[in-house]
Amino acid sequence: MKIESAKLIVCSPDRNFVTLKIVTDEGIYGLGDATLNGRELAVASYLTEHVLPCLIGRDPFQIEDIWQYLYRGAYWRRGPVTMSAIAAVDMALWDIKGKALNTPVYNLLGGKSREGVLVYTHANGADIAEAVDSVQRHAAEGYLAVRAQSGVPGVASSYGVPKSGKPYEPAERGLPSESLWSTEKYLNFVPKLFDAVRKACGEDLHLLHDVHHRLTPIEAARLGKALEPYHLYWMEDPTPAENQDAFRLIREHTVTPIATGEVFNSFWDAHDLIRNQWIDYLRMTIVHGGGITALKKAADFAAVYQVRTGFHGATDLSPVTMAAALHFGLAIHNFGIQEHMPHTKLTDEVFPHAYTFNAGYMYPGDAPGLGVEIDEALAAKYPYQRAYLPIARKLDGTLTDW
Ligand code: GCO
Ligand code: MG
Repeated sequence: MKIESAKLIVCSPDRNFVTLKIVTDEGIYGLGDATLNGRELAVASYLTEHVLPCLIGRDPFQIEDIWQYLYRGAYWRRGPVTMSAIAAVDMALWDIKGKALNTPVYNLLGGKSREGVLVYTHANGADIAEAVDSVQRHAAEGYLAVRAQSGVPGVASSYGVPKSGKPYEPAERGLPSESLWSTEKYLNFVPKLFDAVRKACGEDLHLLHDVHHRLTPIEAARLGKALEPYHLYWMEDPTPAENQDAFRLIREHTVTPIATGEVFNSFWDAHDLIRNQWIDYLRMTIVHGGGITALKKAADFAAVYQVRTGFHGATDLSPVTMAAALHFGLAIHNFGIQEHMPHTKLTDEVFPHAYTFNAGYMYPGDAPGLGVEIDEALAAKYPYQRAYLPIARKLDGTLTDW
C-alpha cells in the first residue's frame, strides 16, 4: 500500500477545525486533526507547503519511520505548529492501519486495559450558586468527575465562564477579546467556591479546577493548601510551566494533586516534571504533542514514575483527536482521566463518530481505525473564520497570562 494523495479540509462548524485526509492507492483513507486554536492556518500551510509533498508514495504502515522523517528530517525541532502538523499525519496513519487490518486503533496500542474511559466535563457559573447548580446538573447527567469554575466577584469576565447563557467556548471570532484578572480576589474566592460545591455534592464526586497558568508558584502553593479539605482530583496549570522547576515549590507545600501540560508540544516540556514527580497528571494532547506515536512514549515514561494521563479535551480539539484520545486511554496502563467538553451538534454532524458517552465513561467504539468520518460536503458549507483566544490584563492594565 502507498500514500497516493493527501489534502486538508479547513472548516468552521461553530468553530474552526483543520483536518488532514490521507488517501492510499488501495482506496483506504485516514483522518488526522491539525487544529491549533487561533493559529489554524499556520499549521495548514506547514502541512500543504512542506509536509504533504514528502508523503506521496510512502508506505503508510511505516508510522514510526514517517514520524522520525518529519521530526528529525525538518532539522528545526518542536514548536506547536510543527508538532500539530506531525500529529495530524501520525493520527491519519494509525487510522489507515486500523482500517487496513480491520481493527480499532486501541488494539494496535496493546489492546483494552479497561472497559471505559473515565471523563470529566466542565461546570461553570457567574457566581457560586450558579456554579453549584451547574456541577449538580452535570452529575445528574451521569458524569463522575466535574471541573468547577465560577465568576470571581469584582473581576469581570473570569476564565472559564461564558458571557451569555451559551456553553463556554475558549475562542471567539474577530480579533482577541480582553478579560480581566486579579490574583488577590481569586485566591480569596476559590476555597469558598469549593466549600459550597463539596457541601452540595457530597464526598464521592471527583472535583477538578483549572487555574489556567495564572499564579506564581508560592500563590499556587497557597491555593493548593487551602483546597486540601475539599480533596480535589486535581488543580490544573497552577503556574506557567516553561520553568519546570517552579512546580517543585508547589509540591513541597501541598498534597493537592497537580495536572499540567495542555500547552506542551514535546515530551521534553514534561521531562523534569515527570522524573521529579512534581506532577500527578500529564495533560498533553495527541494533536499538539506530536501524535499517538509521541504520546505513547511520553505516557510510558510517565508510567515509571506513577504519573498518569489526563489529556486535554476542550472543544478546540476536533472529534478526530477525541477519538484518538479515547483509543489511547482505553489501551495504556497509566490512564487517569480524559477531559470531555462536548462539541456542538453541528460539529458532530460534520464529524460523525463511533465514540459514545454513558454513565461517566466514554467508549471509542469498535469501528476499524479511529472510528471518525468527515462529511466533506457539509464541512464545505462552513468556511474558516478568523478567531482568537482572549488575552488577559490585571486590574491596572498589565498584560498577564490568560
Ligand atoms: C481546558 C483548557 C481550555 C483551553 C483551550 C485553549 O482545560 O479545557 O484550559 O479550555 O483554554 O483549549 O484553546
Ligand atoms: Mg486547562
